[in-house]
Amino acid sequence: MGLVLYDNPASSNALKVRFALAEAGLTYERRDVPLARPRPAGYLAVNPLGLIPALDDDGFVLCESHTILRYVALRAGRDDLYPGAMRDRARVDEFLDRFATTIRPAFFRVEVPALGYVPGRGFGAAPPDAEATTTAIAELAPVLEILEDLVGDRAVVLDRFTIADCALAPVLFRHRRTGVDLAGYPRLSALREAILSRPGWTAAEPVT
Ligand SMILES: N[C@@H](CCC(=O)N[C@@H](CS)C(=O)NCC(=O)O)C(=O)O
Repeated sequence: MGLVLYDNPASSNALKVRFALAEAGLTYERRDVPLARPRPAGYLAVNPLGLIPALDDDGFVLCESHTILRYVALRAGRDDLYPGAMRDRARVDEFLDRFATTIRPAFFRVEVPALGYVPGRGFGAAPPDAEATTTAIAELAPVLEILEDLVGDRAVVLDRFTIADCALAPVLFRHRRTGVDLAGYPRLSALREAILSRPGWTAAEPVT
């Protein structure tokens, strides 16, 4: 059967995994899961939480996008993407945890009003709310300032592309659509160009 990715084109968590799969040179089958709830019973058998994505590797099913990123790099034997060296690996893990707990939620608070996200119904389910978007963008500013200091201008951590870059890419990609202005953040702007100009990003088929 090989690799099967349970996916949705609008899912940033699935997009980061497609980016990693492309960078790792792994081929896979995409299976679309609707963003709307309730999820199909068949998908709840794959991921009881119903969240997207999930990866099935010949019957070995894995959920949680950051766990999948690590697995993809390890499966492909790509020490560059997920380092074996203890301290380098710890840096990548540190960023992935920071991203999941603080950075992604701050961006998501902008995406909800900007892209009309409704829990259980997905993006575009409500009209955009310009006032709430402006407030959320203002609240994102302190996080962007911290992020600007945390990242490099060519790679998120270390001196090379890793799965930390895969994790950050989708929110950098979406910023224009949500109205988040990166112009005042030179390192984030340069990093965005460096990451999104990679062939692996195009191969991941990002959808705006
Ligand atoms: N911690 C999970 C979060 C996954 C997640 O929130 N996925 C979103 C799509 S990007 C989802 O399934 N949202 C729909 C819902 O919660 O009903 C991961 O990193 O994989």
